[in-house]
Amino acid sequence: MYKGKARAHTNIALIKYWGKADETIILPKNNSLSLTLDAFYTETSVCFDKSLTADRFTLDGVLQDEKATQKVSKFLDLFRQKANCTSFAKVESINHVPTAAGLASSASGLCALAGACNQALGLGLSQKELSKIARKGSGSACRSVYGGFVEWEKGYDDDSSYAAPIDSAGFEDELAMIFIVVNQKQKKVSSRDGMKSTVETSGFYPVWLQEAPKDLQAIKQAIYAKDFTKLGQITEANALKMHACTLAAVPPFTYWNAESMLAMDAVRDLRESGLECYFTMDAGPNVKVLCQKKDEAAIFAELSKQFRNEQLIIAHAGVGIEYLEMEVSK
Ligand code: 2P0
Repeated sequence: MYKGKARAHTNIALIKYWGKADETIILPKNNSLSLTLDAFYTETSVCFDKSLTADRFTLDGVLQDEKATQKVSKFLDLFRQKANCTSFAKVESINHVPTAAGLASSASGLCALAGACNQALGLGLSQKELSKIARKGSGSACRSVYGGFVEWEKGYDDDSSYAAPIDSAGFEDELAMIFIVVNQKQKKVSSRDGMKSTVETSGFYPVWLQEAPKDLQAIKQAIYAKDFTKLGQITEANALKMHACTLAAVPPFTYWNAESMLAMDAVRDLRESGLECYFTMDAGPNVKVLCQKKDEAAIFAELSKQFRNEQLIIAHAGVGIEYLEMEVSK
């Protein structure tokens, strides 16, 4: 029996990964840059056991269906191949997400599973190798291997596409991100389907591919200079460009709903009133507000006037993957 356990935190992209150059091994069309957060994480244990007759996957204690289990099995196969292991595995994942947030993340989930497998099978993979393999589970998972600011280099083949941390001299510790959790009711387009449709049909996608590298260079300069205003402006503009692409897809779609628009307006109003903050959004209607720690209490108080307290969650920069002790089974 080979056991391992790991914890990985989620990350939010400031320069978005949007579009795949290779859907099988997950190579992105553009480099992306994220901030790993402390508030949301996944802890996963894996046990490869000769006596099992199939892989078994539970999430928050609930046995998962065939589709979810197959995704995990395919990912486990990458490790089984590396370690010449033929055993099935029991995978137990717990998502630590504040109640009712609806923020389950494939980034922390697949990254934690990669770490657990690395430990269980004694592979001793470096963080770089772990990032490459996590990428194949879910693109954004490759960034959760590291804490703080992280860049995913798109690369051109399996070996050259991986994430690496950005030396920011502690700038991330001055920052906060406030999540505004909005009503989730809307037909969901998965990020996988959304990216594919955007790449194939959006007339704005070629422009995205010109803009994203410029935004990336500019935001790295802002990070090195610890320039919060530039960091925020580029973050917000880049998110808007990604979402503009979805509106130009055929058929058009959007991840925004009415409450997302209210939240974006609230951020603009706060900014006009002198409280500096910027928003970003991903493949869903929640709005994430980037601000400086020194302003976080004031911004939270202002947002509390418009949103219920349970809709607001504060996060700060988080750490990279952590290997955990397995509890001794009785
Ligand atoms: C990102 N997103 O950079 C972008 C921005 C959503 C919007 O990465 O298909 O779950 O598994 O590689 O990583 C979400 O997509 O997609 C994502 P797959 P993933 O964070």
